[in-house]
Amino acid sequence: MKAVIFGVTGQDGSYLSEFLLEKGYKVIGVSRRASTDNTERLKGVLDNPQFTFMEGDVTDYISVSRIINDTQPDEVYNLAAQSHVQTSFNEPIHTWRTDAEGPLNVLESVRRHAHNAKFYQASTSEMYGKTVDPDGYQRETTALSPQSPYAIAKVAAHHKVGLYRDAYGIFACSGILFNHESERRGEKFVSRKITKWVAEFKNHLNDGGDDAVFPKLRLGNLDAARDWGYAPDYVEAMWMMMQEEKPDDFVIATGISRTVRDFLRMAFSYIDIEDWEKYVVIDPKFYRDAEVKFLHGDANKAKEKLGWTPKTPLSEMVKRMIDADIKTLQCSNPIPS
Ligand code: NAP
Ligand code: F7E
Repeated sequence: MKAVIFGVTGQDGSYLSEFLLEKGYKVIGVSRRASTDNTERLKGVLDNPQFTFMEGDVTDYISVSRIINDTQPDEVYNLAAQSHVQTSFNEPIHTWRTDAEGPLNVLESVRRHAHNAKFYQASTSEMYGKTVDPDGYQRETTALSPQSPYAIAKVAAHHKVGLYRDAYGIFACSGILFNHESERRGEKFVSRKITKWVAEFKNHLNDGGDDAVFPKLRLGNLDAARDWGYAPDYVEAMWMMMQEEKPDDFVIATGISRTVRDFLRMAFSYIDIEDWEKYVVIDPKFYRDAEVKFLHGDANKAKEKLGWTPKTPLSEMVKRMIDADIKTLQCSNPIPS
């Protein structure tokens, strides 16, 4: 089996590459040109002879269609996106081109050059915006009410997936994934921003530093609630959707919703600090023009049809993220011998 992954250098792209290689796939990872090396997350796969890189940009139909035509894949995963919600308010046009036109370029390339290839689109819980079902969950049938340029672009792509499935007969599916994090999460997302700060603070204390002089952790809305899962569990769900006989859309979530405040409490508690409030400053800069206040996914359809369930509890994920950040600090500051 041969898979093409757009967005291979990202958090999910790196885990999905490892997962598919493990299953015996040939993986073609597509990445746009960067001025410096951005393959850090891929160090586990770069030397694998079954893994190859191709240069391409999802906003450029010519490069996308060339890749699809030349490689004739069995499966195509579109994970490429400008994925930061806050950034999308500052860069709405760039976000639209990448997150709405990008998937269209990939779908159209599949339709024209590899009609039998299966297509996966990285949809998102952000599409629900303010809508919650009366029982307090969001699921496949919940109405979409996007609240950001990012979410609006993702809704457009989500509908395109349905259209290519129904009108053109393409095996096209969307995974409506709720927030998922990991040791490889970008540092501007709140989970990693917190774990990285906590690791640096712990390091400072271990070196005999004074807690009062350490720069505070500056955050926005602590009351926002998210359904946080672990990225390696979620890439398995992407693959499972692609093994179905018929294409369909699935919510992937843990079913547990926690606030940013809960996440903070958990992270500080791991380094034995309970009075964490004194280290955190609320900075209006990190508040959003429009905020999605509450996300809580019902992944029962994925459980029943795919047999997928999340494996890693939030507390375990937080621990792994902090441990990894501490390890990175220790490697970059080796104790002189
Ligand atoms: P990520 O770490 O931000 O990775 C995004 C990837 O897209 C990177 O490899 C990036 O490449 C690539 N990319 C951006 N613009 C591109 C372009 N024009 N052409 C080709 N590649 C481009 O995101 P992630 O967390 O892995 O998420 C993967 C996908 O799932 C995204 O579509 C995201 O919107 C969606 N999603 C994520 C979550 C979550 O909680 N993580 C939840 C729901 C949906 P560079 O390295 O060059 O920047
Ligand atoms: O924010 C609040 C912020 O940026 C989570 C992306 O992967 O998941 C992600 O989007 C919450 C929000 O993720 C800070 O207001 C408080 O309520 O980590 P985040 P996100 O916006 O939920 C969805 C499912 C995706 O699809 C996206 O691609 O945390 N928050 N203080 C903060 N957020 C950030 N980034 N920084 C803060 O200082």
